[in-house]
Amino acid sequence: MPMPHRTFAQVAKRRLIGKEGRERIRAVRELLEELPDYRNGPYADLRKWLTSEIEETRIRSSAVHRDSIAVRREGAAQIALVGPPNVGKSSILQALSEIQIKTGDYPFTTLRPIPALTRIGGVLVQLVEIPGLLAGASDDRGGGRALLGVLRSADAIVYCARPDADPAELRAVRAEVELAGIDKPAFLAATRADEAGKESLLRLRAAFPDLEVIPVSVIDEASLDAFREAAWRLTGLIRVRLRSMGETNPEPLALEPGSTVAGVADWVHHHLGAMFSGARVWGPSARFEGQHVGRDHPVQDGDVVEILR
Ligand SMILES: Nc1nc2c(ncn2[C@@H]2O[C@H](COP(=O)(O)OP(=O)(O)OP(=O)(O)O)[C@@H](O)[C@H]2O)c(=O)[nH]1
Ligand SMILES: [Mg+2]
Repeated sequence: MPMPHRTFAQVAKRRLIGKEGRERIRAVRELLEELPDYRNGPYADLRKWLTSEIEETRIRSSAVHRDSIAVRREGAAQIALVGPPNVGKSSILQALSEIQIKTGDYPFTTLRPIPALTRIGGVLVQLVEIPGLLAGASDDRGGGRALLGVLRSADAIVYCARPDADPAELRAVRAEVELAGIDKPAFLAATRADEAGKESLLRLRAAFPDLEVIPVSVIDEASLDAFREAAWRLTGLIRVRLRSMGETNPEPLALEPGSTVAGVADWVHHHLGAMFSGARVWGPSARFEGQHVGRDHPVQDGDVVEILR
């Protein structure tokens, strides 16, 4: 029996992550060979998608990238890191992902948006460093309009500021974001926290009372974990792990907020979504471990779900 098409789509996306050019085209071809050869239905749609991927990859590779700042979305959500220069945005990206990226003790080390994938509780999330937004960015100063365009397509924003710095720096950045009419879920990372005293942290909180403040230092693992979890909360997504025959799959699904058990079943297999009889649930949404629930039971972040046929 072939793999359920949703699983295939998930496997396919995972295998294409981080691949570009010839390498991506080769991976797409391999996937096409593994795909069941149906003429209609979800597998045919997958075939169409993969075929168009080849063409799009070709177009992307032949384009001159020098002036392009577009960022291709990858992962379950895209979160932009925004703040004044030299606050440690690139360093956070580096600490949370596998990428090698230029950091430096001077402003404007980063000149174009840089994406990096990080894993949060088993789900890949894309972080994008937006380089220095200058005052006047919304009038296109310093190529600001294109940078704001990247920000506009993100799902959420992490503002970054050093507690010791003048809050006016971040205020100027936020003013540009606001002028551009961009309003997203956000928190404030108090960066380079190991260099900052308690008082300056209090001052930062007082300067931005509308933002949750998370102190972050790249040399403090616990603070990086707190950053990850706060970033996850910004996405609003729900992580659910599937259990079948007594085994829990360690890789969670990322579902939209408000999802129900029926949504989980549908994700597993479209036909299953229509015919399953109920589910058992362990975790935050269960009144007790292994509770039997109906199809309309809302799931919560951290649940384990076993679909009963
Ligand atoms: N002590 C300490 N230094 C840090 C930390 N994070 C970054 N730095 C230092 O701060 C400087 C700036 O870091 P970057 O990561 O390049 O900052 P950025 O915000 O990406 O800067 P631009 O791209 O130039 O705007 C570097 O010298 C880093 O080594 C931290 O958590 N603690
Ligand atoms: Mg940088």
